[in-house]
Amino acid sequence: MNSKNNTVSDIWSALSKSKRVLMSLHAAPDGDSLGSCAAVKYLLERDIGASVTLISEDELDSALSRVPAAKEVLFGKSLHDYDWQQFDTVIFLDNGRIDRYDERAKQLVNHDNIINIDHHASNTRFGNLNYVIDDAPAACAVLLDIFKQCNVKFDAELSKRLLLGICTDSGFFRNRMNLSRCLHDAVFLLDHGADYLEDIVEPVLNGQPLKMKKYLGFMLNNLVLDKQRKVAYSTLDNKHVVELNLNKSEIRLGIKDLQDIEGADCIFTLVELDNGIKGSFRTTKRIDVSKFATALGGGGHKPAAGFYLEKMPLDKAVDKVLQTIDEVGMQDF
Ligand SMILES: [Mn+2]
Repeated sequence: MNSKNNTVSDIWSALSKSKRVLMSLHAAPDGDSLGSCAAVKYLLERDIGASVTLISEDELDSALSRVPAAKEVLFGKSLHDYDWQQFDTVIFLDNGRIDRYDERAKQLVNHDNIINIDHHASNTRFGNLNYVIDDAPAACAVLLDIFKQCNVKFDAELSKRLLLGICTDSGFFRNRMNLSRCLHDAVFLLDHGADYLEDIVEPVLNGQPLKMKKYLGFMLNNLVLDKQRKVAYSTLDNKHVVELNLNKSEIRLGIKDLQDIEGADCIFTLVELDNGIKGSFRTTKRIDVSKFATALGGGGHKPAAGFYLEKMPLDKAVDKVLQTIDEVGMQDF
């Protein structure tokens, strides 16, 4: 374990020597997970001639699965299904803790070439080589910087993969996490062949199936505004989750279209799963919602964070979250 970052040249030299590579999307994968893994896979295959196995235990949400790079992922496979020693390099991207992939994967961390590239402040630096930039807006933005410093050739394919993570992690340029850098990165990638409307907006935003609109409908219908606390929240019970046939990645998107409500400095959602409750926080203000999520056993970024609660009635869970917000306090940063 290294507590400090390795240099870009250390990271690049390890990447350039990789011939057989294992990578996994993180649990309930998002656009930054897919974009960053697909970008590294493409680059290692194009420039190094590496053979890259990219897996994911969880499905993508139905819109993200329309992104062409999703076809390169072997779904339903866990890191535990592979003998890591058969690979010369195991690369983790956009992942703060190795056990987020698989509890059992922790047992396998005796590999001597694990590269960990991320932007989560809570990253435990579990790699043999670590490069964590915690104010970067996306893992794709961290990669963009590494690639620029190493004079990588940016073609349209590499650019569109990186743009995916930058657009999705920034909430399509609506959150406060290093926005000007996000916009600069996006323009750079557009200048290098990415097509914002065709590659990103069309599959990711315009590809919402009916069940996601119904899901949003329930979340809007259940939305409550606590005017005194300036907090809005919504919940959905397991019966509806089952009826709508939502996967983990889709459940996580339920908060996305609620955060523009007037009078709320932050919002949260609670969605009942089989064995517990999935919680999410968002803010468009200068509040660090990762503090609330951390106090509830989760984590994340200042504008967006998540957590899990044990199984309990949803109204009790709402009380618990509100109480946590009161205890932590909604200070500006
Ligand atoms: Mn990310």
